[in-house]
Amino acid sequence: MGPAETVARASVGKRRREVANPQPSGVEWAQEDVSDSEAGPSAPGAERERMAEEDDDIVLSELDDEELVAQMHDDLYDGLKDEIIEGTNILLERGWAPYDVLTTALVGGMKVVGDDFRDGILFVPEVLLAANAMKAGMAILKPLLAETGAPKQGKMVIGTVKGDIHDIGKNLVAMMMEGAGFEVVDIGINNPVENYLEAIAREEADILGMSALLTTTMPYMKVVIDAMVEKGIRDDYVVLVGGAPLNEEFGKAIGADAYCRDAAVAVETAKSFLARKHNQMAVSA
Ligand code: B12
Repeated sequence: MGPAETVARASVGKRRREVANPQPSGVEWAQEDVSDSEAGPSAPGAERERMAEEDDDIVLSELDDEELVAQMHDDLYDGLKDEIIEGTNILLERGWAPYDVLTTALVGGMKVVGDDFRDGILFVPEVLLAANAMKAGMAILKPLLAETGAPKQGKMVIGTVKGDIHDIGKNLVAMMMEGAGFEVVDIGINNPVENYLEAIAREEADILGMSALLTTTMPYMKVVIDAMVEKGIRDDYVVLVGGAPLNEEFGKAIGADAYCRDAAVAVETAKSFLARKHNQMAVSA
């Protein structure tokens, strides 16, 4: 095994993948130099080193698909950006569709991070590292998802609402929409109502997308929609909303056109709304 093939583990996994056989074929595990009893309670440094070594030298390219995806979930959990980049590239080289890499290896891994954050096992700094690793994988997939050659559909302005800095889901929706042929203008995070109103007018958008991940920030979507109503422009746009704490009922209650539970639903919903709009225009012409 050459050094280039070796994935150095920068940190000890906080939550190692449970494997039935701790030394699966094709995976090289570092041999332990010192046994537990030899290390003894008086050698915490040696013990830490031993644990770190156990984590070293997993060759991602030698894992089969299932093992690699599980390892990527672990690596995402541990915020190992370089390993996520390598894993993403390996799956693509093996012929995986970019969308499958995104949903299975990356979004799937983020679910575990989310659950442990909720349960107080992970904290903000660790989740930030995981988010950065996820973004590194997404950056590789972005041009591939946009390369589908889908016919041009329409224009969307998308942004996360005021008080909220979560942007992974929003970025994912933007990527998938671009891949489906939509032009997307991403206005980023923490957007006050003025930003949305200015952007949809400037860009002559067809669709406004708002994202919120916090129960405290999701009501702000209504502030934006109410401002659109007040200006008499609400019906000029299709308003789609999304984010983990939202649901269909909430979407209806605030006057959005639709709540979308994920990026794939967002694409389908956007397409069907624009098709309806074009049909109406054709009838009234
Ligand atoms: C990553 C993360 C962070 C990262 C964000 C990094 C980043 N750049 O985004 C960091 C560490 C910064 C963070 C900070 C905080 N977070 Co946080 N975070 C998360 C976590 C673990 C994952 C979110 C994520 O990226 N999911 C993966 C993506 C792919 O999924 P998604 O966002 O849901 O998006 C999909 C759909 O919802 C939909 N969608 C999303 N947006 C849109 C928009 C449109 C238009 C459409 C159509 C669809 C759509 O499509 C997407 C793709 O399929 C969630 C846990 C969770 N279960 O959501 C907590 C979570 C959202 N965070 C939470 C909290 C409490 C916080 C903090 C307040 C913590 C703190 N004490 O400081 C801060 C708030 C900061 C702020 N002001 O915004 C809570 C919220 C609880 C609540 N009920 O409000 C959660 C639910 C964790 C928990 N269970 O406790 N967080």
